[in-house]
Amino acid sequence: MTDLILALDVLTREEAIEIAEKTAPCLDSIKIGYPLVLGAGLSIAGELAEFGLPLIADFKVADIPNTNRLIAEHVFEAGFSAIITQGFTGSDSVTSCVEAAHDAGGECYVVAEMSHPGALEFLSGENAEKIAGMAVKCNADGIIAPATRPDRVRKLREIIGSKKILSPGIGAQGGSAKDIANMIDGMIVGRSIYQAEDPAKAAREYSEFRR
Ligand code: O7M
Repeated sequence: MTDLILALDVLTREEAIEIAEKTAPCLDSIKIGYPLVLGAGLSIAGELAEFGLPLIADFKVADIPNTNRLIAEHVFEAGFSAIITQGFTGSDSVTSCVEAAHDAGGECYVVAEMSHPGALEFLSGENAEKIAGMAVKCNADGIIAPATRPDRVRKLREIIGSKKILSPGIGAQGGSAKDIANMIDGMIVGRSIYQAEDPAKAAREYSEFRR
């Protein structure tokens, strides 16, 4: 299955609920992070959970193991089903997030390589491949890999096998759903849906690339 994951990076509770109401029937899950949680408060997670879709916490957690665990515990208590952590912090920090997620019955995804141009400056190539391998060893549920670079997704897939790949960068950042959908497990789409004139229509169109 290739899921459609809405990156709901709007800034207020009202916008978030409005977009979620319009698009939920075409989505498999919703990802929120700092833009919405800092604008609307963590309680927005509970409100969005009422749409019945899994909710992914994208705080790209990147701290020492103890702090990572404390953050992850808050996340799962708030009603999220998955957490995203950075991988460059190393295996002890990642393991801490994975264990906290699994203790709560949730999932943990590790950022291996990011989608924007600056990602190529420090954390692509061999480092991203090492992070992907480490994510597997740490028993993470999957990785984040860039839809803007399908060749890199292909390479990272060789490393992680059947673990999941969630992939941002489709639409606004130039990645193509058509090119990437059959290589990944989740298409993460933000602005191309929530800034569309008709978000429900945009979500429906992206949902056609689900397999
Ligand atoms: O479709 P967009 O560009 O409006 O939004 C993409 C979303 O994916 C947005 O929430 C970003 O923060 C996120 N993202 C990236 O764009 N690139 C990455 O490399 C990683 C992420 C992400 O989701 O990491 C977990």
